[in-house]
Amino acid sequence: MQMTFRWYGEGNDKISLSDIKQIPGVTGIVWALHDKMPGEIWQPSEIAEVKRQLDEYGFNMDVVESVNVHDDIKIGLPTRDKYIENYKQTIRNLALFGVKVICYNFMPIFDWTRSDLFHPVGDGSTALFYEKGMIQDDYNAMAKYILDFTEKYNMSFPGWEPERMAKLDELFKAYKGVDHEKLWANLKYFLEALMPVCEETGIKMAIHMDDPPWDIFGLPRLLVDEESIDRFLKMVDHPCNCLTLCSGSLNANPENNVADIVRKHCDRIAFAHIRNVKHFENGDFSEASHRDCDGDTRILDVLKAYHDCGFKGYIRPDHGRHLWGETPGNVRPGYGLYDRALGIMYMLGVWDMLEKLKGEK
Ligand SMILES: [Mn+2]
Repeated sequence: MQMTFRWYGEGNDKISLSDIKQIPGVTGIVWALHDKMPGEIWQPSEIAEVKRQLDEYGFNMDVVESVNVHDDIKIGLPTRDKYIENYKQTIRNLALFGVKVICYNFMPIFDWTRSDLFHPVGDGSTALFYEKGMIQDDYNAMAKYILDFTEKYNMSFPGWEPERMAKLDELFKAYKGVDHEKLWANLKYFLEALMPVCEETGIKMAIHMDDPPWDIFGLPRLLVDEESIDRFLKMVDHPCNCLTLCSGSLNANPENNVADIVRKHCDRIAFAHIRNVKHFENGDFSEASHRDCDGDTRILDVLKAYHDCGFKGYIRPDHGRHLWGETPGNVRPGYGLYDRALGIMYMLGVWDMLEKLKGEK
C-alpha cells in the first residue's frame, strides 16, 4: 500500500506541500491540472512544472485525479473520436513523467453531489451531507447551491466547471436518449480505444465509483454496486482497465459491502479511496471521521481486506470533516488538512498493527 494525499495545486489549495510533508507516511501527491477543461490535451511543459514542485519535497506524482472525460464521449457524439485522440495524447504525455494511474469518472453532467457542504456533525466539526429529499427532481436548485458557493468563495470544483454548468439545460437535452445501456456502450468504446496506449505506456485507467451510487435527476449512473463492477471489469477485461474503489461512494448505499468487493477484485483496484459514511433512516447520509465506529462503512473490514490481499496500490483518505477553524472560504469542502491527516494516522495505525501481527504468525 502506498499512502497519498490529494492536493489541488499551487495557488489553488490553501494547504502547502510543506504541510503535507509533515503527515507521516505520505509518499505521493494525487494531483491534476485543474484549469484544464475536459477534452484538452495536458502539455508536457505544464506537467513538468508540477513535477518540479513535487520533486522539491520528494513526493511522487504517480496518481492523477482526474483527467475528466468530455461530455461528447459520454453522450457518444461523432466528435468523440477527436476528444479520445486528445485523451490518448494526454496519457502519453503523463507517461513521460512516470505517472502510473489515471483516476476518472463516467458520470453524466454532475460529478459528486451533496445538498450541504458544511453540515454540523454534532461535535463542533462539519462535513459534507446528502439530504435525499433535496436531490430528486430539480437539478437547477442543487446546481445553484454548489455554484453560488464556488462563486462566493472564489473556488472551482472539478466536475463543476462554471462554463459547463452555465449550459445545464443544453447538457440535459444532449443526454436525452442516453440510457444505461447507451452509456455502458459509450464507456466501452472509450476504454477499448485507450487500452493500446495504456499497454504501451503502462498507465492504468482507474474509474471512480458513481457518487452517490444511484441515478439522479433521471441521469443514468453505472458504477453503483458489486454487480455493475463485475460487469465493468468483464466488459473490457484488460489489466489496465482498473478501479478507483471509493468506499464512501459505494457505501452511500448501505447494501454495498465494500470489503467483499475488495477481496473479489483486489488485483484490479489501482487506487483506493477510504472514507466513512454515517446513514440516517430516511436515506440521508453524512460523511464521518475515518474511525470505524463513527460511521457505517466498516473501515476496519475494508482495511483488513486490502491487507489480506497484499494490496500494493495507492490509497488516500477521501474526504474529511472540517475541523479547528476550517470554515467556508478557507477550506475546500471535504479537503481540509486536519481530518484527512487524522484519517491517515488511523489507517496507518491499523495497517502497522496488521503487519506486526502477520510478522508474529
Ligand atoms: Mn472518492
